[in-house]
Amino acid sequence: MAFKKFQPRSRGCKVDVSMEEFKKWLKKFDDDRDGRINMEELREAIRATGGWFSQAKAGRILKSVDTNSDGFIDEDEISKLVVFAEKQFGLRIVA
Ligand SMILES: [Ca+2]
Ligand SMILES: [Ca+2]
Repeated sequence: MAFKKFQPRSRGCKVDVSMEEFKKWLKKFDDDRDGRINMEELREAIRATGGWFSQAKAGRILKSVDTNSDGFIDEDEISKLVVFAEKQFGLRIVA
């Protein structure tokens, strides 16, 4: 599965993933299927990366991308999460 690329063995290596892949992956963790990612769901996603997000706390990530402060990452904010991931984790989003 393509998403295996999403788990770099060592930190600092660039991982290419498309925005669509990223969104699709994140949606898998949308347990209550409301189309938004809450803290619990984000935590699950972080756990699933097996270390990719390990240096960051779910709360911190949520706070930095949750523009309207409703406690959820919605469709628009997912794009911000992607930018955040690019900066913090060396992820590279390809079109
Ligand atoms: Ca949800
Ligand atoms: Ca929000």
